[in-house]
Amino acid sequence: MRSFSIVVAADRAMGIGKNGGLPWRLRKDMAFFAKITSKVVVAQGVQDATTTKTTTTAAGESTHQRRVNACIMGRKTWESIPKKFRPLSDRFNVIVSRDPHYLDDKAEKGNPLVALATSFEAALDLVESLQSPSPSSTSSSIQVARTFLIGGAQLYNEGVRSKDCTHIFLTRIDATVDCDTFFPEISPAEYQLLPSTQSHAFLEDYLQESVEGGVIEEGSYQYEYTVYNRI
Ligand code: FOL
Repeated sequence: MRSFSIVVAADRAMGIGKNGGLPWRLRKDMAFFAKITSKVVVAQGVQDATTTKTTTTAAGESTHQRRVNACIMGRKTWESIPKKFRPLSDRFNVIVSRDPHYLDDKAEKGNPLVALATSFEAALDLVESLQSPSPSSTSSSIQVARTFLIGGAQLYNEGVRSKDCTHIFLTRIDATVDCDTFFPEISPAEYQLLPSTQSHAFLEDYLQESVEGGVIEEGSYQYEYTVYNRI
């Protein structure tokens, strides 16, 4: 399963960034981002609701694998996350940079929840290789559940075009903010925007918990969590 979902917040003009950062500070949306990207939801009707998996290696040894979601992000997006919040906690952080040595002199090198990929395709290959807990397969201590593409503009451009992108979770901000970075066009021939009520129901089912629906007001901003499904 190479499938992934996009998570993004954008204004009316599909602006997403300014000067290497977010043009707004929306506390509740950031909490929603953290929730949707972090929560590991066990398939409905399945008994095993644990987040670690014990597997047996070829040598008969028992190993533990931690089950987490993956966040794929471009190098600039990684650098835009405040140091105290990165790597994003309880998530497998995959940084995409053409520089294969990008992590060499970084503090995160060696962290099992941080990896480098030199292309978006390579990032998808990597997370796919960590999705099955196949006994003895990889030596990784992590098992990837859901995969999210969290930006920025360059990777979103590649991601929306991919047939493997199943959902776009767009926080639609009802404002026009000064932005220098934009989300690409979402083709109505490729994605269906769920109406407000259906977006809300989808999110509650997807997260298996209650999600604030309708228009959210925060400071001078009004916004709503919306869902696009690939047709
Ligand atoms: N999607 C949505 N809906 N809102 C966003 O702000 C957003 N931002 C990005 C990608 N998709 C998004 C990329 N930018 C953090 C900072 C910037 C960022 C993504 C994440 C960050 O620091 N996240 C912390 C929470 C910090 C907090 O609680 O204030 C995390 O643990 O996720």
